[in-house]
Amino acid sequence: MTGITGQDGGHLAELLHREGYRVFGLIRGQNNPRKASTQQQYPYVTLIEGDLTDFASLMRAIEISSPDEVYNLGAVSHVGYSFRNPVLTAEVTGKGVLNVLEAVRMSGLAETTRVYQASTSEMFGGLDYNRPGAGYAEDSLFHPRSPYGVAKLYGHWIAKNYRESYGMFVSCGILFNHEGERRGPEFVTRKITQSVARISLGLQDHIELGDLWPKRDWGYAGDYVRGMWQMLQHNEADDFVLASGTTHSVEEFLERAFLEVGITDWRPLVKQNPDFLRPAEVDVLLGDPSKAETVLGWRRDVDFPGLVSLMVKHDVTEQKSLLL
Ligand code: NDP
Ligand code: GDR
Repeated sequence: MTGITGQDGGHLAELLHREGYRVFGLIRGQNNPRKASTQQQYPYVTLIEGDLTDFASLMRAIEISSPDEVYNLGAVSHVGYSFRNPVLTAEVTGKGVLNVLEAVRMSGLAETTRVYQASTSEMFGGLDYNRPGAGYAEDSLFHPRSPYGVAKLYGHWIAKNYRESYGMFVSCGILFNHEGERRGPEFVTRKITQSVARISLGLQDHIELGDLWPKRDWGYAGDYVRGMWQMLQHNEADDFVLASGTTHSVEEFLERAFLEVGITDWRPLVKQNPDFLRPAEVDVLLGDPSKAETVLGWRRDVDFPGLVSLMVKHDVTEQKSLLL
């Protein structure tokens, strides 16, 4: 898999290990700061040096691992960062997908290796003109609103193109936001739960955020990586939306997170910082996971209140342990 050091990489490595796989993870950089912790947390993973922008390194990784399944999770994945680094985002998040597909094809594995591409709800963005009032589905109109979303849309279409042109088994999971205790602190949910934990312990006095009105369809990462795996076990390659089918604003997430630590009057603790605003925003994301539920039998264990609760509880415990 690519993206082993990220949130989903960790959850997926655990799942694959449980299922009896030998797991290989691509790791970039000559001194990646996340290498030691990744190796410690997932000791059964064999790390292979490589970078999505370096085709030769991907060929080498395929040669070493000779994979039955490739999960392409690596990406520049932060939407705000992609506005500040659009060229890098195109290279990694867009063209990197082509590099992975070509490495599989040129290694002579087009007929045997199954590929998962991490597509995203950020490929939508405007209104859903196909299904007014309903959630976004696999056939909804795409309208990405960030360099990240545009790069992912290239990745999505080149993946479908390899499926159609070469008959490769390439499935795209169009995943809506999924979070949890391994989420990077640069994303809004984890930033909130870490800050709320620190505020409750007297270690921080406020949180600085961007807009509070955008709505997202939030689920738990552990549930979503199970869906990725199910896509590659299915008898044919296809596209599947994974989502909770509910949507909540950043403000609702904040309110629930503060309630978890017994704070009801939270507004004075939140300040707006223009640094966290984006040149273009996706107002509302809501997904329709019916196809994945029906065809794959995909189910979720964690709902929105459960997600906020598990993240806050985890961060309170973690912040306390840092005090010792
Ligand atoms: P993370 O941001 O947590 O992880 C991103 C991973 O990509 C890291 O392992 C990072 O490695 C790696 N990476 C970055 N640049 C490169 C590069 N040049 N070459 C190789 N690897 C690189 O993302 P998530 O785990 O949350 O998401 C996994 C995938 O799913 C991503 O593609 C994301 O865009 C997509 N996605 C995520 C959703 C979510 O809500 N989490 C929803 C929909 C799609 P390093 O440690 O070296 O930086
Ligand atoms: P998103 O997630 O852009 O949906 O992409 P993020 O958590 O970054 O933002 C969600 C919403 O919160 C608003 N927001 C802030 N966001 C961040 N990061 N920091 C803030 O301080 C802040 N204040 C308000 C944002 O503007 C936005 O509306 C995630 C990533 O995991 C992508 O890789 C993935 O494809 C999509 O989810 C689905």
